[in-house]
Amino acid sequence: MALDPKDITPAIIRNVAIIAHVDHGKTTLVDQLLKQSGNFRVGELEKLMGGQHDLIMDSNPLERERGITILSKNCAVSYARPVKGGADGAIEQFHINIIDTPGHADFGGEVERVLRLADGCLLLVDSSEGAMPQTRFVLSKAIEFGLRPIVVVNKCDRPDARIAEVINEVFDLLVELGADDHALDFPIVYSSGRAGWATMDQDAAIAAAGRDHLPSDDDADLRPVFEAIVDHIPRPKVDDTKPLQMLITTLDYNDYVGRIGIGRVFNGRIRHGQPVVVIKRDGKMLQDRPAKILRFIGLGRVETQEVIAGDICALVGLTSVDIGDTIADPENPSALPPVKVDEPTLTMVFRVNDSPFAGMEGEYVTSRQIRERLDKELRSNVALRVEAGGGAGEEFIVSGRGLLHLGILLETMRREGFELAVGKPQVVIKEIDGVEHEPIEWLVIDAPNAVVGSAMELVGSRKGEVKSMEPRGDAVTHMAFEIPARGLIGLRSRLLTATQGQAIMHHTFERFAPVSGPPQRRQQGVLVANETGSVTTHACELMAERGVLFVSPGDKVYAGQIVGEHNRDNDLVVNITRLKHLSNVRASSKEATIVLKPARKMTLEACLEYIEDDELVEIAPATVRMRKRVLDESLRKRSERQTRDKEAAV
Ligand SMILES: Nc1nc2c(ncn2[C@@H]2O[C@H](COP(=O)(O)OP(=O)(O)OP(=O)(O)O)[C@@H](O)[C@H]2O)c(=O)[nH]1
Ligand SMILES: [Mg+2]
Repeated sequence: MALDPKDITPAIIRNVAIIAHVDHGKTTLVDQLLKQSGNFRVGELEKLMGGQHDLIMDSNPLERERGITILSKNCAVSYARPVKGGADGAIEQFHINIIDTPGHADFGGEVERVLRLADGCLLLVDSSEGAMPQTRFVLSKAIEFGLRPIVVVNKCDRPDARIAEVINEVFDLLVELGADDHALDFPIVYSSGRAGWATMDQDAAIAAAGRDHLPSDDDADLRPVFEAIVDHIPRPKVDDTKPLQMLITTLDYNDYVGRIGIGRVFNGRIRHGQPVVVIKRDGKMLQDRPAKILRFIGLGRVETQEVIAGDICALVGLTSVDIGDTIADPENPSALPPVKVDEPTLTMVFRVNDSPFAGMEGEYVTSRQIRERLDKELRSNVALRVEAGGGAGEEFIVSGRGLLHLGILLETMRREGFELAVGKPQVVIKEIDGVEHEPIEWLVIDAPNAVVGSAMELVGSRKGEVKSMEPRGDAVTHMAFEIPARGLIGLRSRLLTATQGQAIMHHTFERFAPVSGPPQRRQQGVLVANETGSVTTHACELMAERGVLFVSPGDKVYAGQIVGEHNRDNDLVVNITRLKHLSNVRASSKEATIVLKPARKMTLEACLEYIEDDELVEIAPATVRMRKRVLDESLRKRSERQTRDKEAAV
């Protein structure tokens, strides 16, 4: 039963953010909460499911494909329960706004921003993985905002659950982060979001390890989570009699109505047709009047006449609205504290694609089209920065929060029909008191004991410093390091190779420190095509000894394209389009059965991590290629010589 908007008062509103390390089950839990809230028919919800994890809340195509949350999202449910100690049949109803957040470190800024909407949070921790780098980051932010966490030990169905230890880890983390006594006395819920049950009873949860239901109660559902939200998350501290103040924390865009500003009303109320002022971050005030006010109900938004302080809503039809703006009363305009937006940490050059294959696949290829697309992105992608680069307006310097953040933008553009080339990602260096500082990250690796040596060696070679090492169960070692962010570029793929795919790594920004030593270069050289044409089987066979190929027979390549990795540390120019000389000698049967090693498949992000300064990634709707900046072999040799001379002179 949905609540009548007229019945919503600050006292019955609960605003809760779901925060956790990546993959600890936030979205799955939110989906189950939606399903169990009884506000929807099951058929309605099933139609909305999809993607790798079949989740409703991960609704955009890239999220569905990758099985991760990229954008935080709001939904709202109503929850009813008998009044405690009340008359028979008396029920009380609550309006719960739930904010699902992304767990990946690159989107930490987004989490920080939407925490402003919430009065409390559910901190999910995987019952086996325990406290991870992003758990630490989101928890530190929650504490900074004065939010007392409800700890949800999730995935208790895992056979390798270690519930008691995980709770100790969370407790230690809170102490380390300087939480007060009230926060240290956190309520704990044990759950399996996927199986849809929760309990407050630790022993019952421990007994559920390796099972798909709670042995002590077959009918258990997520009611304990709802109860914890209603009982432990404070009602919004707001005053609905004061003049209107609403903070915009998220933007949405719709082709028909344009920009939509989403945020929380902190004081007063906003009514349909009411004049407002939009106070920009720089203090400028603009008179305006929203065309529509939408409130969140379930997964949707419905038009409404009025929204009161404490609730979250969306405004349609404002001429200018940006993240961090305050929507205020024209009679008494006063701004709320602005939202903090994280500084970019990684920068890349985007430029027009000028390869011989330029314009063959893409619909949008000019610098004007790329500029317009980036301008559009800037409106809602807060952590992004774009500056004009050199090359007569053909280049843009784009900065973001990390490789995934920028990689997702590129992937989205490619799907929309864009074609462009990008340079090697560079870590943003910051000048503090006249000294160059670089970002240092906190890195955690879980690796099977047998491959710990290789993992340590690799991280050490990239200036990683070991901070702690401890066993996790019998077979796995948990290692924590501090490492310059530079050293992280390309680390993931190298680590997987060095540990036969068995290590898991996560990292998060820690602090800035003075730059130490020169950057590390790729160990291996590359194989570069010397001619434009189709890759032949014959050439691939000949190349097998030289290294690993990124292309397969039949692929179209051009001179200057990177077609593989050399076994040695220098680049090698190769003829990958070579045809076999026909002769009268019949091929022996032995020759016919040669099996080619499969080409190494390089994803867009893998390519971005792979290239060096003198190389580019060429991105088109159907293909991603790597190339030398200078395609012509002799010109390239000359420019390499010049670079070497310059380096020697320094
Ligand atoms: N065993 C077990 N697996 C779960 C549970 N909940 C989620 N998972 C699995 O964990 C993976 C991640 O789940 P998500 O809900 O996407 O995690 P998330 O925290 O939203 O991830 P991000 O948004 O990318 O940070 C999926 O493969 C889920 O099927 C659970 O209760 N038990
Ligand atoms: Mg998610």
